[in-house]
Amino acid sequence: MKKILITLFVLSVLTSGIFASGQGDEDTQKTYNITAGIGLNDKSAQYESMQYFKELVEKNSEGRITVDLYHSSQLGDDREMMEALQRGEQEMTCPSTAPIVPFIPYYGVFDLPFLFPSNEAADKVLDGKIGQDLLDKLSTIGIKGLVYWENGYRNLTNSVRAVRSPEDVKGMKVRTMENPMHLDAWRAMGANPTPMAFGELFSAMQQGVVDGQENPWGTIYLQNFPEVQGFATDTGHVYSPFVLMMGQKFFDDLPADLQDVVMEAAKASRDKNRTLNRKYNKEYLEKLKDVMTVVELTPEERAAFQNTVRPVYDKYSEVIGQELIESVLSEINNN
Ligand code: KDG
Repeated sequence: MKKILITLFVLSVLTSGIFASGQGDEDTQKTYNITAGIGLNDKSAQYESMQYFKELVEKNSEGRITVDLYHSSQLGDDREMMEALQRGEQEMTCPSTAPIVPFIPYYGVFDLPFLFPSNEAADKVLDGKIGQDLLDKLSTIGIKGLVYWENGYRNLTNSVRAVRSPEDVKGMKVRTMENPMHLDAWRAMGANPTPMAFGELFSAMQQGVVDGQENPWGTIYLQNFPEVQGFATDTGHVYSPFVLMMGQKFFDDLPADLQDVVMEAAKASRDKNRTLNRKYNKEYLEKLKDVMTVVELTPEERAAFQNTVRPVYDKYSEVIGQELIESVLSEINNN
């Protein structure tokens, strides 16, 4: 009996060894495909950064991962693509944080108007503990938050008049991202805001469904908005981060070495994205001055916009959590 038991034990150790090594071999043989979609077009810093991510991942995985890129909302808008990630029908996307808010309200902290005084202050918060905690929260909805890229400071454009004050915005139909705080901020400034997916925006402006919209300079130029908008103002009323994200299950199912390849490419493409985006936003502002009226606000004029949106902080402090708001503010002020 003892002999039989020992033989069985030895057999089971041997077979589990065989299975374990078989599994390992399978992992290194198996190939993976990432379908990644974004809302902006193929001239954007976002698309160029995606191409860089693809290049790094395909090279460093030695062909075990391939990446297919889709731009211009070909796979859907930000919310739809996040839902596709949750269902495992798409592997990656890169929305602004604003459309993440209906899934995880804490992300609303980034929608607080005039929160970040500089790009560097935003980097510090996003790449530090606060940013990481928020990325980790995405796992509760089946999404792996990889890193933050940059959409950037948003500025108002419109087809009606040169805007210098909240009075000039009165009654203006302004498209916003699908986010309640953006709606409230524009209502507080006197506008008549409408939420809309990015993919519908150009034709809405063309057909006069909306008078204006707000986005970073690079987007305004590269998406050809001056064809339908004659005026711009450097409101810089909110800094929009992007979140580079992946389906949690897809990420978890990757072998550990490929998870490292993905994470390293995500970080390298983040740095590239920020450099590129900042360069583009600067350069395209200059180009925009040739094709539309660009109003540059004085500090006093900007303060007038800032004052009108104060009530938004009070309204949302409970939803976002006073503690989170204070920790972001103290990180910003603690240089
Ligand atoms: O890929 C990102 C875009 O879909 C989106 O987030 C762009 O800022 C944007 C907007 O106004 O919807």
